[in-house]
Amino acid sequence: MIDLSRYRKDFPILNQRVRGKPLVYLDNAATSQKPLAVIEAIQQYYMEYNANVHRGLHTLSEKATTEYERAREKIAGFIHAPAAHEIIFTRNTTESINLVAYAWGRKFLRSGDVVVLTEMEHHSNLVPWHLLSSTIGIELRFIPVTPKGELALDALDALLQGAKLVSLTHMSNVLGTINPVQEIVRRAHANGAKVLVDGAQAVPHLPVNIQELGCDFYAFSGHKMCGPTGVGVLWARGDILEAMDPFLGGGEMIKEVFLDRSTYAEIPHKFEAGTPNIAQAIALGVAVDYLSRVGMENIARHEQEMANLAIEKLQEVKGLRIFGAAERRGAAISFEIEGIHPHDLATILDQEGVAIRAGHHCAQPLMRKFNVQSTARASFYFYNVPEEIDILVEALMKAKRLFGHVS
Ligand code: 7TS
Repeated sequence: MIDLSRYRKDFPILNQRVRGKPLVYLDNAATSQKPLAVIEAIQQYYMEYNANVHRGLHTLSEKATTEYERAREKIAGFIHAPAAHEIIFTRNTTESINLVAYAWGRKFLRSGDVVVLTEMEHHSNLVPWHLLSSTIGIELRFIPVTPKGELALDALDALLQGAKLVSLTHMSNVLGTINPVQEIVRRAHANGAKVLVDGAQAVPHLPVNIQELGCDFYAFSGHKMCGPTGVGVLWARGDILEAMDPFLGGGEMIKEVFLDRSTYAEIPHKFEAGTPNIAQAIALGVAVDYLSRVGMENIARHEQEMANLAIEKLQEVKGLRIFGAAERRGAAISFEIEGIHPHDLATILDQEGVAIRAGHHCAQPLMRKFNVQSTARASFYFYNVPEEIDILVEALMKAKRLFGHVS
């Protein structure tokens, strides 16, 4: 197995005990931990050049603006966006998707237009479309999920009839399934539909090249990829961004303002109203540098190996069922143990220093599809090591003993 354990020392938080046990952090799909370089970048901004961007013509403001725009360039390079001005800083994936629903959807969708989603979406790629559906009356259709946890693409061409947009997750936060985005984009475009990809679980874990994917919009969060909370990204094709109306109105996003009307700044500023999360955006640039040094190919390979090993070892636990068995998958693994509520599992594991998530993972429709209210989920990142899988399995065995299971 590819050994990335040397990177653990860069994450101060990992070097601690929780309830007397070494922390085993397996809740990376919720948020990742941050390397020291990222934490220091935030501190450095506030200690050395805290100032607003794109405003005052003074040294600190110039430095803040330069660093903020440099972060935009780094992020463009990281996902192979053709131009930095196609990168919009938002708060998170949720805001990025809402931006598209509001600023593109309200302008270009009409009553009866079809938006195609999937049954495995996070609520952040469902609720914005529900809101649009209730205001302008769009029709929502759903690509079904198979029992293996893959998208049933034989249904796609029929679903695409009359569709203006397909919006889907690149990787499921529940099942770990990596969807064949390239193929879906090809078929959507052939039917005249644009494609939005929710990359919240993909950008942190896989090399992502939006030009190869061919999509029109791509959304992700900084906090799941070693960056701070409070900053996310929307990438969209420049011509689409130009054609869209603004999302929020206010300072920074205007060209000229009169008492009764305004004109708007060029992209990306048109979509960044008000003072942005400056420190967070700069620190996300540092996170991207860090991930590039580790190497996204290395990260993807390590996590693939960790997922295979974890699945193999989890299956040794009698009564444990894993949800989803996709051919292409990442290292988010949902499971249940017969007779033990997932919340009880998470609580018992916490006693052992093991952090997992239990719940509906903001994917209630997918839970219904699998006939459960909630699941337990272990999700890995490149700093996790095989020994942590053994600790997880041992803790699950202990939970079973506590619940009086014989093996
Ligand atoms: N899309 C996917 C696929 C996600 O996994 C998440 C967060 C989001 C969107 C929303 O990201 P946010 O940064 O805007 O909140 N997923 C999870 C999770 O699985 N556990 O906690 C958050």
